[in-house]
Amino acid sequence: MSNNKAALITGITGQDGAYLSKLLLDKGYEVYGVLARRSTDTLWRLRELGIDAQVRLLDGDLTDLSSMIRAMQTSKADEVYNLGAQSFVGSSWQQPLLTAQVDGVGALNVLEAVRIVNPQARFYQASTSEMFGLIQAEMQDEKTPFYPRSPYGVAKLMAHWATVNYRESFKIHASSGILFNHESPLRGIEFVTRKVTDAVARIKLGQQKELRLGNVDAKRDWGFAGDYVEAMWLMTQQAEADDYVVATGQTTTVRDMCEIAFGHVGLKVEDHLVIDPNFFRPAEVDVLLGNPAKARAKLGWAPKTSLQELITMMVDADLRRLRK
Ligand code: NDP
Ligand code: GDR
Repeated sequence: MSNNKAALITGITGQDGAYLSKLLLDKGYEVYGVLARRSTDTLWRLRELGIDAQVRLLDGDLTDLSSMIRAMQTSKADEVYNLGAQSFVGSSWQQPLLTAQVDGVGALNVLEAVRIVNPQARFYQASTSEMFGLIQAEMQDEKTPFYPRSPYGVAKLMAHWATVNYRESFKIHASSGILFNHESPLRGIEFVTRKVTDAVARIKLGQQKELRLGNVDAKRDWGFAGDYVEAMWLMTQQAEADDYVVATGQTTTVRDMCEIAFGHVGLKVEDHLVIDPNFFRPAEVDVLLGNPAKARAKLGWAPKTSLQELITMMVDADLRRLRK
């Protein structure tokens, strides 16, 4: 049933865009998404969730301000979620300028479109724990200083501060969600969890022998994307816009995450894992551990899915895909 509200999502074809679209459709929103033109099909995630026919897709690109203005005009959006990005940290060293244009200037384009077309619209920026980078606190919260370690983190920091600045300068209801890593069966294959779960499924089915990874000592605070999109929506429902850390409060090494994935199908990590220096990064974020106390207290948000449940869900989904 309609709630008479419209939402505009950039990055609708990505992992979070798909889960957020589903959440908003279930709440009765009219959901519009910005579709960047590609030569290949990018709707597979929306299709997997069975919502590709329910969302309205508008041609546009984050780097093209006029297309963002048109998307705001056509959608008449009450809420705008800026999830679009070149989101792979590893690629950001190879394409630093593109990353800055899309992730930094792109966010500013969306903010400008909001300011020009409807400054009453509520805005959500997809910020990231990558902004913390070189760790200066055992647990990171909204007050932890930023020290990004990748061109991606630097670009996202610009978008974060632009969001804060538009809130303070123009009274736009603009919130920045500082989300820690979140994964799902819809995660892109280049990210380490999905790379691992896909490899485990292939090894189990005899289609692959080894898994090549980089720094397996890195620690991440991993949650389930389906839980995290709820926090995005909760932020836009508050009386005041604000910044929130969204995390589980648990951190795990890449190696231990691999143990969960291999163990789930009765395989041993040491029989298949190969450390490949090609996957090391020019500068690493060694450990991330978020403190979601503010999100819990003010939004009433808490993660519902454990890492064990998440990784086994992903391995099972990859096994099903490969068996098809
Ligand atoms: P994905 O990489 O899965 O999705 C990125 C989306 O951005 C895709 O829809 C992509 O379109 C779109 N996009 C890329 N470039 C452009 C462009 N120039 N114009 C318009 N759209 C574009 O990311 P996630 O869903 O995982 O993440 C969503 C957001 O949250 C991103 O901004 C990411 O940086 C941020 N984030 C993610 C975290 C995570 O752990 N997942 C943690 C913290 C922040 P296409 O499909 O056509 O490529
Ligand atoms: P991250 O996620 O960089 O944290 O960014 P990713 O899964 O790519 O890396 C996590 C950690 O695993 C280490 N690692 C490897 N990573 C990849 N991708 N491939 C490998 O082979 C490999 N081996 C070890 C990495 O070095 C790193 O330490 C994600 C993205 O979703 C961002 O958009 C988001 O902002 C942050 O999470 C929070």
